[in-house]
Amino acid sequence: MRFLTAGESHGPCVVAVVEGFPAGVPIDVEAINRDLARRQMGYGRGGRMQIEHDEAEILSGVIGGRTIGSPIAVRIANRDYANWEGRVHAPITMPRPGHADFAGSIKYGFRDTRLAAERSSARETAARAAVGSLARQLLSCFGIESGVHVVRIGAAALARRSVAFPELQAAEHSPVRCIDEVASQAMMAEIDRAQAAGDTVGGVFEVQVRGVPVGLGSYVHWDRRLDAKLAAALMSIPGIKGVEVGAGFACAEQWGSQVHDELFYDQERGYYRETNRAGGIEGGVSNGEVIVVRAAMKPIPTLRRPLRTADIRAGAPGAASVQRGDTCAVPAAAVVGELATLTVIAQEFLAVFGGDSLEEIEQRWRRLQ
Ligand code: EPS
Repeated sequence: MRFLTAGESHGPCVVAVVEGFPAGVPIDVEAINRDLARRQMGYGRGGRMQIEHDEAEILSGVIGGRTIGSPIAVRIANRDYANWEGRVHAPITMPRPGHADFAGSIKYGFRDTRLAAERSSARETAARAAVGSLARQLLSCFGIESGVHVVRIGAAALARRSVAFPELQAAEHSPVRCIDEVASQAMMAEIDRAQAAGDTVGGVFEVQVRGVPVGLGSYVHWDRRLDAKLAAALMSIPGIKGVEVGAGFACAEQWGSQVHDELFYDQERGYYRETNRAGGIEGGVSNGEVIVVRAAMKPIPTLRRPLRTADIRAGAPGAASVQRGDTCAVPAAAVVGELATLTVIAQEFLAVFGGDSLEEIEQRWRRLQ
């Protein structure tokens, strides 16, 4: 399964084309819309999210509520397009430090950084979210489920490191997607402080996927490692600057005996662990435990109190352009991260159990369980 997306932030729409999705999978468009709505929520978002109301329009690949094996094209309209269409804007030439404005304009030869911002915008993640939501519907046929929660926004963090999968449900009711009420309040206060200062704030989210069978990914080649693929998928989300699998960077501070998860067996449970510091991946292969990945997002580069910059035309010093933006998009990025993770898991699931139809995959899956 592979996919491409297209679309600019203030163009008519964003689209995704998914190829290699098996036939016979029931698709619920409302479930995709629920994921799109989850991506739009979150304390700290700016004016744009008041305008958009993302809805997936499936243009191909699904007939009578089931996939038919042909490419699935999904379109999500940009409502803001109506406010931009036909308008002439003065060029923006003062790149925002931290944004694609500078490197993108030099790379493509633009004299207006807006042209770089259109496609580098996180608006594109709406299309990727739709793909992840399709992946979720495939994986749910095999009991694979996921959740995501925000563990840090700026200086405000969840007090504990380890969170069990069922606890993640609580994040769905928090405006910052945090499972703890007290930490949620602290995170919102952090966003308020940044907002009042004309500044922005980043954070960290954690994705968990339960029910992933042993054997997705492989150690036999660098580009088949599941952790490498997940890291690439998370790192490709705008603003992400760091990724951890399981205990991640903390592994470097401890001895092997404190890091590795001992293996046990009993008749009823089969193989099991009492810890999951590996985050469900050993040797680049899923080991049957919950997949746990974290990503760190930098603060959004669009600042109301702008940083110093240099004009892209001749380098004249000045202040970076001030535009509409979000104070914090970590709760939204968390949903994108969850859906990007599910996309990779679905790809790897199909690589092991794949077939042309759901029925064929179910047969293989049952045989190999
Ligand atoms: C974004 C800037 C803002 C965000 C946008 C991503 O949009 P605008 O430039 O229209 O104010 O709201 O996010 C989305 C549109 C979205 O759907 O998440 C950027 O520059 O990356």
